[in-house]
Amino acid sequence: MLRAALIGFPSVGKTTLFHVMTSAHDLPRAAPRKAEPNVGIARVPDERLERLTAMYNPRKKVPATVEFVDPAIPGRDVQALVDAPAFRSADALLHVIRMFRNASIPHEPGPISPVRDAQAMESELILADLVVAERRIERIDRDMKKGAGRELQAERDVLMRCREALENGRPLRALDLAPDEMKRLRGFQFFSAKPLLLVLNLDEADLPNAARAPELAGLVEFLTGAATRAVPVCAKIEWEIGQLDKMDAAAFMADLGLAESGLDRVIRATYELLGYISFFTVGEDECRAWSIPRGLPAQVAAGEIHSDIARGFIRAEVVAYERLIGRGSYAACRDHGEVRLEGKEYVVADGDVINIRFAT
Ligand SMILES: Nc1nc2c(ncn2[C@@H]2O[C@H](COP(=O)(O)OP(=O)(O)OP(=O)(O)O)[C@@H](O)[C@H]2O)c(=O)[nH]1
Ligand SMILES: [Mg+2]
Repeated sequence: MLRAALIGFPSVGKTTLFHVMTSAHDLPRAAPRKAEPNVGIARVPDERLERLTAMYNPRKKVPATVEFVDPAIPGRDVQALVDAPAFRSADALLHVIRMFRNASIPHEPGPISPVRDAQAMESELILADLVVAERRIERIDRDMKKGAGRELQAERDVLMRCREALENGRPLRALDLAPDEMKRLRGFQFFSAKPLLLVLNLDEADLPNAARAPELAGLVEFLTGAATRAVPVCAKIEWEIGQLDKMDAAAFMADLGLAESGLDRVIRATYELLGYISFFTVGEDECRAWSIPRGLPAQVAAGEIHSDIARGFIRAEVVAYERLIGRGSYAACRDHGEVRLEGKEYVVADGDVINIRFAT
């Protein structure tokens, strides 16, 4: 499951947003332990799953989910973040940036400035990574005195590149690394290597200009960096919408000119940022959406469902969602030769409806 960590300066709306993303849903949640981050699960909204469910009328409908992590410890203790495994292991960082004005809520870094906050947080991430990289390089240098290994040398080479970038204030996500270099770095779980989504927490009054928020915030240049995007929301309004019943919520959103909920927008932006796609499994028992990184071969994708299914993988029966909806039934797709048999190397596409044949 995709895990996204909320980070940001104090009182910018992280916890409000966390509730918006997770509380509206009654999926099970792990009880937060003291001084540990809040962990919650959000369903990925997907119109396609609704239509498949209408077609199959299954006993169960299971959406894909995203896990959100919110630092329960208030304040700007980046070290606490750095040390928390829930943040280290996150697939993406969502930096909540304050744009709402409310004078009664102080903003610790000073007057409201999205650019300054974006840069300051980036510097914190870079610094945390620099400490890790330097420590590892020192360690390698000591070990190499006892005898140089080719593996160690290769690891050192890529870490030196990282160190140089970090010292120049560049995040690791901006480095153009080869796949094998990235593989060497994976274990370090560097923060500045993670895709970054700036969540611009707007003032209620600025909602009509939401689409232009990155421009108005002066963030266009910051966003030219690799794997960095921005999405506007107004956490407070979204929270209020979450308190309403469905009909009132729809009317309220229409009044505000909001076409889609903040949850939808943030999740969609996170998916786009990470290059995630969804595939589906369907049947009378269950219709389910699964999310995977783009480019996964079918056998690896099958492992998302169950490791036994990946291990015993024989073939994948695949039909594109659009075809299935267009024909109206699986049988009709079969009659038209639109259900393909694919091998384990087949790269799963967004919207594939898949039935995996496997041996136990
Ligand atoms: N006007 C306005 N107020 C907001 C918005 N989002 C959050 N707030 C308020 O800002 C205050 C802080 O919100 P939180 O969600 O607790 O912020 P946080 O980032 O979790 O804060 P810490 O965890 O204490 O660092 C609360 O009083 C919120 O009601 C917003 O979009 N507009
Ligand atoms: Mg909080």
